Amino acid sequence: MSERWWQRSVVYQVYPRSFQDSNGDGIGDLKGITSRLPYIAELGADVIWLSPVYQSPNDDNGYDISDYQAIMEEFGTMEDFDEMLAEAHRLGLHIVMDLVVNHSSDEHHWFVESRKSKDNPYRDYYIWRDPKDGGAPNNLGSCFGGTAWEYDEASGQYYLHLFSKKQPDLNWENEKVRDEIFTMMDWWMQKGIDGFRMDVISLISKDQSFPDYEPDASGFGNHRECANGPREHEFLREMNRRVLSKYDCITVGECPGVGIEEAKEYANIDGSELSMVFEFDHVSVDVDPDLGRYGKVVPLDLPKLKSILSSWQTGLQGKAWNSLFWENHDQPRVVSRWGSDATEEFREKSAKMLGTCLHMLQGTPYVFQGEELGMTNYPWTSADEIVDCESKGNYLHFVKEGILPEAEAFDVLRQQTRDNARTPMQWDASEMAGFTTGTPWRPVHPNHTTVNAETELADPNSVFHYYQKLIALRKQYDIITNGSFELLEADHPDLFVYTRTLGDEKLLTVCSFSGKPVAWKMPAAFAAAETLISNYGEIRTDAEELRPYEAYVLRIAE
Ligand code: ISL
Ligand code: CA
Repeated sequence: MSERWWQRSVVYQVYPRSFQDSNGDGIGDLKGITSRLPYIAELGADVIWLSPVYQSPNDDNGYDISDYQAIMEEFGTMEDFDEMLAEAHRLGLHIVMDLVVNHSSDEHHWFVESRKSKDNPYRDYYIWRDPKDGGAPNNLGSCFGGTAWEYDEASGQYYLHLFSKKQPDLNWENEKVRDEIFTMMDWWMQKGIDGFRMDVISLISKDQSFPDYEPDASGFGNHRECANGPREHEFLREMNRRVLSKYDCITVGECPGVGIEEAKEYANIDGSELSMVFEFDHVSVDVDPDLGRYGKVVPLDLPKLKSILSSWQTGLQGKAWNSLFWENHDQPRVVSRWGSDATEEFREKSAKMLGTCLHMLQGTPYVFQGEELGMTNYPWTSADEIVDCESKGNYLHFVKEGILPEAEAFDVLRQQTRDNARTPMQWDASEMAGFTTGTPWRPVHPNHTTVNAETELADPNSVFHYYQKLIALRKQYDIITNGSFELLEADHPDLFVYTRTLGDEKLLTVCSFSGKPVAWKMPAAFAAAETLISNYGEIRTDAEELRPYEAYVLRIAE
């Protein structure tokens, strides 16, 4: 298989609502994004994944789409979109659109029709079932809390919604639904976009018998039980045949519930389905198996994280392609999560260390807006400040059902809420961080006076410039894209060490996840190696220890 262009790419994710406001209404928009494209180009990323910008009532911030071929009014117009696309292409940036087709909004005209009556021509666009034993058809739970079935009085049937009840699941069994989706995708590709990031695409094919599943801590069957359904790969291959294969595009499937074996099909390098997947194993490492993400935060078990990432590295090598990410709009800020935001020194060092650790792996790296600045979680003080439907829904469920005391539930909420990723992008030190001239829809982090793009662009030692260098290294050295991976020090509690090998060339990546010095002696083979990058400047070749959050990459070529 020859190398595909997107295997050497670095993707920058823009969450439009929180990126840049251009008209003072406190909400980021397309014109705002266009004005900041040069910043993304300067970082060195070459693909932008745009979270949804389609028309939406915003029950889940655009992940509930009411018209797939219109732009959300708050974000601007189709002309604004076209202008952004043209400007991105002029700067050498590809644009990847979020494709949310496991479900639509309940305000989409398909659903408005569908819920009218059992014999409406759009009825089968969604998943309607009769009650079972006087209740819901099965025990599936919604990802946002409670049951996944909503009862419709008028017709006496339930419809399925794996997410909010304003996000009814589309019925992929219906050929007409697939036709509509593929035609719409083709319309966007014809417009000139460069690919799709596919929202929860692993969930589109449901077992039509709707069995009961093993309940999790919420008391319901987890939505992930619907992953890799019976016709999943048939649907994706059809999509590939009918749309994707006609274009030289990049596609990434968001794949909750997908393991290494299945990923080899979704992201097969033969190109029959998608370019790559987002897996959830590594970001679930601190999730409590019983209480889930919003029930308890488990301290990071580094050997476990290493073992997960390492199995994905070796598992997919030569067979399928993976994506690499710490953050996105659904995850907390990684510095606060697995690095440290306790002091400015630790924030800066650990942000660089985490970047090093991820960017030297095999796969296509994703940088979430602000990650390149080392942005941190917001200091929430009360649950009233949280608006994210997922974390809030789960929190309220835990409190209401008495599963957790309120203070404990809040302690998890403040660390895990998706709102941490959604506070405004920090552009400068001014009052609203340069995000807006009005009142931002989410509060600006108080640390924007020091953590911001303007300050970091002016400082050659900033996290921004470090990320810029990591990205440049990937473009320069084949081995980062193509080298094979080997984990060293698998059981070490504080160090993440690995090599990449390509022919006679070898890279050694050493990362300390500890805020204290850690004993470590550099392997003799690398004593005379070239340093590609390091977060402490000069590395200490003959020291007996690594400094707090120290990270570096060495290269030898015989
Ligand atoms: O449980 C999860 C996160 O806590 C994941 O398995 C979840 O299924 C995944 O995060 C789904 O995310 C995507 O679809 C959602 C939307 O709210 C998210 O923003 C999006 O990334 C529904 O469209
Ligand atoms: Ca705006």
